[in-house]
Amino acid sequence: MENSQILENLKNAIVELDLKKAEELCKHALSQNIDPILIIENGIAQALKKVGEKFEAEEYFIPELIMAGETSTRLMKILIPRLNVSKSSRAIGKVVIGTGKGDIHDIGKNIVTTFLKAEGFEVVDLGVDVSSDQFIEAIKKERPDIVAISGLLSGTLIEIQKIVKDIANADLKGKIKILIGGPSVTEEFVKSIGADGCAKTAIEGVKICRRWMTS
Ligand code: B12
Repeated sequence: MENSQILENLKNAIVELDLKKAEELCKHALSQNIDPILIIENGIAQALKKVGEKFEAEEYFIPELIMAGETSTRLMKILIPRLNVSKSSRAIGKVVIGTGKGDIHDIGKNIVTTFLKAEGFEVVDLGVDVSSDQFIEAIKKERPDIVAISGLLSGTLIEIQKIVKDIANADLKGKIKILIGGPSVTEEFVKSIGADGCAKTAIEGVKICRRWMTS
């Protein structure tokens, strides 16, 4: 079977909520030496996008969203140990990451965290539903180079705006870069709120973080 076909079958198994088949295909993909990053981006992330479309079309409902989310989390546990993690003993930068207040989606954020760690970043993950106060507190305590915020719900973009505004009001803006990512986020929105960068994928986000640390 071609690698693209294995990933297509994996995607279909996740969309069909067949956990057993998805796990088998995930392991098979690894045995064929398919890069775990490709399995995550072209298999898992694409499948969840399709699940979202089915949810919008009212073919799927909340239980299906939960099952697809749980399946993906299980697959990530198989894939994470297989990522090529940077061997350097010194972190190339420190990132504080979280999903904004009111939003409990964490699969995308966890992928970004995993990729950042694999690149050699130290990452402090604040979790989901993180308020502006919690971000400010973590920035003061951890003194990161970068703050990364994930946003999946259009309705909670206003919370992300508040976090960026409060970081500026707390006089912390000049000392850190702010990266916003997730499907609800646009370049225009990010510019309008005064954040430093916008990423639609985890890979893009990691590239931006690396650029910031080396420039
Ligand atoms: C699984 C899922 C859930 C699960 C979440 C489980 C979990 N542990 O995360 C559950 C069931 C809990 C859920 C709940 C809800 N959900 Co939901 N969910 C999804 C679904 C199907 C997949 C999300 C996902 O994990 N995608 C896969 C990951 C890998 O993709 P990603 O998050 O986009 O992340 C990638 C990039 O965006 C990027 N990225 C993400 N964050 C960041 C951050 C940074 C810094 C960077 C650099 C990059 C980056 O990197 C990732 C990898 O490349 C989406 C559909 C979709 N199209 O995404 C809907 C979706 C996000 N959900 C939606 C909705 C409406 C809801 C609910 C309101 C439903 C309800 N009526 O209750 C609730 C809200 C709960 C809340 N308060 O947050 C809508 C949002 C619409 C909108 N624009 O506002 C979507 C789009 C479905 C739809 N099409 O209608 N959901």
